[in-house]
Amino acid sequence: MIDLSRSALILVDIQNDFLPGGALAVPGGDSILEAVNALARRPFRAVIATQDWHPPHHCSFSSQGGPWPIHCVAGSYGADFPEALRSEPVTHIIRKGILQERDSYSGFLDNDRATSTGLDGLLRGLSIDHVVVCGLALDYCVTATALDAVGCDYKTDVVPEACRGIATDSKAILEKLEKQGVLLKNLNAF
Ligand code: VGL
Ligand code: ZN
Repeated sequence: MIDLSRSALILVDIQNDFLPGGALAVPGGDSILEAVNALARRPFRAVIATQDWHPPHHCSFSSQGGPWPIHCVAGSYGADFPEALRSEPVTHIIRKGILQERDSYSGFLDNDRATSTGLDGLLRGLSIDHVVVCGLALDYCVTATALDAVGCDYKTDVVPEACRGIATDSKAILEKLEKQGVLLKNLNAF
């Protein structure tokens, strides 16, 4: 059995801009909310929500030569968590992509591996050795976060039914995660 008292649930970037109608909508992104809310009610030691949180001229925006439309601008509605995400189980919020000149897909480290968000230290301080990762988008920030968790030596699970990708076919990305040491788990494993 999994010892949830040494486990953290990480909710990756479940924010209005990644839901249908948002600036960088993930197809079917809203369909994970029920599963995510159910997971968050389990007795994890910590439930940590990551939040993409960019300055207005962030390097990842196409207006600045980056790959993405303007999204998750700090303090905007798009950067907010949706009303339908239950907030009371969330114990910590980790903001990422906060520096204009760097992007951060992972909840642990930015894309050039230079700056930590503090998430690894937070987990270690709570004696957590196992993380369960879900959220948006499966093929970007969920993958980056799960692979960094493996790299930081956490037992790492991903719950596919509580994730959606920007690419709608998630088979290849799930296989890649498994090859790199991530376990795929059903909701009812917790
Ligand atoms: C994400 C692209 C840009 C994500 C964030 O949360 O997967 N993707 N910023
Ligand atoms: Zn972003």
